[in-house]
Amino acid sequence: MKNKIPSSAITPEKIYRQRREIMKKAGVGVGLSAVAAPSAGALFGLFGDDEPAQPDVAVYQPKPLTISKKVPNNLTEKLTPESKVTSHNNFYEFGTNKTDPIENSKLFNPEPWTIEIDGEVKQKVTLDMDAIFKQHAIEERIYRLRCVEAWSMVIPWLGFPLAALLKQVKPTSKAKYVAFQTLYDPERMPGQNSRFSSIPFPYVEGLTMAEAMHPLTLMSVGLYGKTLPAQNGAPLRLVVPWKYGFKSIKSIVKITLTEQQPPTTWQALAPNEYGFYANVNPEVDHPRWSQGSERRINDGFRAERIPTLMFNGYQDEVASLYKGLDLRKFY
Ligand SMILES: Nc1nc2c(c(=O)[nH]1)N[C@H]1C(S)=C(S)[C@@H](COP(=O)(O)O)O[C@H]1N2
Ligand SMILES: [Mo]
Repeated sequence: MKNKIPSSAITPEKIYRQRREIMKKAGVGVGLSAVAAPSAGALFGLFGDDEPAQPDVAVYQPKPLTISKKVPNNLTEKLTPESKVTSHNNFYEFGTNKTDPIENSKLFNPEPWTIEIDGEVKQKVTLDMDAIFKQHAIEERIYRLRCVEAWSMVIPWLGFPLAALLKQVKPTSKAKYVAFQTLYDPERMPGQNSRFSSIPFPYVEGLTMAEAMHPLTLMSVGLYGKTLPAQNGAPLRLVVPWKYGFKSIKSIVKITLTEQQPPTTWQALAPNEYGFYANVNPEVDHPRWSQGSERRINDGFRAERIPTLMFNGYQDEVASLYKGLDLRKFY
């Protein structure tokens, strides 16, 4: 961007309106793309030098969080540096290239925020982040994150078990699944602008009740000691470490307990490539690439190629959830 305007010289709202005008004028249609295919993300780059500058510094800054407990783990791998965790992202609401989310979320302010929990519950609730922080002690949990695209990271998440949140609403006996929904607000999430979007929005995900109640399943509110950066799913996202990353839905506004299996974004888009379960499994390849190994993103210039572990290395904890299930059929 050669005509970069210093953030001090222009208000974020003004930049944002200019950006939207340009996007409208550009009027380029986009076809369907899958997670790993080169895709519509390039469109954000199409504007080149005409693209109004995003502010140098994001309007929302992650804040330090008080950690009440560091949950022990047996990970021997090194943490992925914070700079990589926050700059190599999948968050299609802000574009499809890995560096789009950090660039295109600089105007996104996740405050204030509310999340609604309803469906098969005895006590439906709407919570703001203050209520969430009051009700839940924040734990640090270091987990591997394995993307279906065969890259991975090791991330120190902050959060609390999803089970604690679900117990609060008292699930009925009919609650068999948990459905999650990301914010839908194309004004604030430019990748949702219909002309540029490559997947349907809002992004939706789901878990079985047993998966949702599993102690490893985390509602994350932060990473690396602070609240979540916008590009990582501020202010509240799911982290399910034994499943492919696309299950870990970001910026959640709604959780609904259901009797029937809920639709999920990638499964709806390409059911032969992405399943509802999406458990990390080196023995079940993606139709277009092997899942036997992965590129571990680390502090070096080149990611290291390492073997992928069954259930992403969480086999001892979670294998019992899938006893008797044909993991080739239920991928
Ligand atoms: N709402 C929403 N959630 C999402 C995605 C997305 O595009 N939109 N991408 C998923 C994918 S494919 C991955 S790998 C992880 C990436 O999380 P990270 O960027 O924090 O590493 O977020 C998941 N959650
Ligand atoms: Mo992913």
